[in-house]
Amino acid sequence: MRTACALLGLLAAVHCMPVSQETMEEQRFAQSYLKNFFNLTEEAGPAVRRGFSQVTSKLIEMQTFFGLQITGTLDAETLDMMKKPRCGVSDSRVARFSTFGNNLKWEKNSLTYRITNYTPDMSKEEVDESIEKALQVWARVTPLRFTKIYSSTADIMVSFGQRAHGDYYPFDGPDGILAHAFAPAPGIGGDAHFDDDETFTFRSNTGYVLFMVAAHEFGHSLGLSHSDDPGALMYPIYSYRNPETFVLCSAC
Ligand SMILES: [Ca+2]
Ligand SMILES: [Ca+2]
Ligand SMILES: [Zn+2]
Ligand SMILES: [Zn+2]
Repeated sequence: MRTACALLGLLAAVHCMPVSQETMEEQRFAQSYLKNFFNLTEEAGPAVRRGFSQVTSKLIEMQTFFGLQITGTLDAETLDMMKKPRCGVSDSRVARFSTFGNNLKWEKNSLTYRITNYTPDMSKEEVDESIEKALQVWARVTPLRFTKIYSSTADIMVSFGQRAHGDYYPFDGPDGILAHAFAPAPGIGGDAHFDDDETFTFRSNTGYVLFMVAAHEFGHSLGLSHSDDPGALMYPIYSYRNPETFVLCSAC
């Protein structure tokens, strides 16, 4: 290889330079992001494909969703957006979690929920109140009513877990994915899982406000998918909002 580069001179030398470890890492990270959130299915090979690759079209889809400059490349702005703390549910219209059930609405207005375990980050009372308040956000704007149960299986099972936690969607350690929830269906449908590698908080602006994360996740539990409006509760990226003053819809 070294001989070839020497023979071909400066131009070829560019191609012989090793791709930096950081760039490789970023490309792997970006591909897994696009697989998780934009239904990228292509197994990318080491060679750059000719023409319009699926990675390019998925980058464009992502840049469009988030209102970024549409370059079709992994530029700094795009990478920056990929690194923001967010929900684990897909942003693609064909949300992968909806494959658990085609029926994206509950066929009843009275739903049960159960908190199966607790995060050590907050008191049990604070977790209970955060979850209760998050469900009330939706009760206020829908005909749905939520009843807490303490044993057996509820429609909405709420739990905290780290890494692999019993479904096919392992969490990723601190930051990145904060939580995910499943669309209405029997079994795992409606359930909401929170990544306990995060630090959750009742109302502080350090750590992630559990009420805000939960209010978003319960939107999925009720059949909603992501919104591209940065002000919407169903926007996939986490942003701090004061839980004391948050209202879903001031006009409702
Ligand atoms: Ca369920
Ligand atoms: Ca995480
Ligand atoms: Zn979400
Ligand atoms: Zn899960």
